[in-house]
Amino acid sequence: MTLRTGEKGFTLLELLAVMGIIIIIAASIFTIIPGIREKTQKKATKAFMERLEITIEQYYDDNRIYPSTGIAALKATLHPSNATSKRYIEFDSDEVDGDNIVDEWGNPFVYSQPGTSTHNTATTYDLYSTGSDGVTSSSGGDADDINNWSR
Ligand SMILES: [Ca+2]
Repeated sequence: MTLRTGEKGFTLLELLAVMGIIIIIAASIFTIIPGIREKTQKKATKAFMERLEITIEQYYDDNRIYPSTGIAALKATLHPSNATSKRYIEFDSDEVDGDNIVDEWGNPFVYSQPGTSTHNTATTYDLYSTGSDGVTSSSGGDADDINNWSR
């Protein structure tokens, strides 16, 4: 019985091939994961905005006016620090930062009341997140911005 050499273990070429495959898989994971993460953050920001909009409408139903302009005013109106005033919403700690209501990227939402007439009718409001880049170049109309008038 003869034992041929090179049958045991892996050849250098096989090892290199395996390493190459591992590198390709790892590289694709590292490029895909940030995309998935951004999608999740977008979804969560949209869901949070929908919650805010429902809350704003509840406030409107009670008071027949919308909360005054500015995100800090909106937060103070929907969640007054005075415990005897009606609270329309309870925030998680990651949904607020100081006086601001923030999106999934930690940036304040923008709230304007009345809304810009080109976006909403003058009696309602504009609410938007500046998106993953944290800035807007066209008042909530950036490609990555999430707003309440073009969904
Ligand atoms: Ca943006």
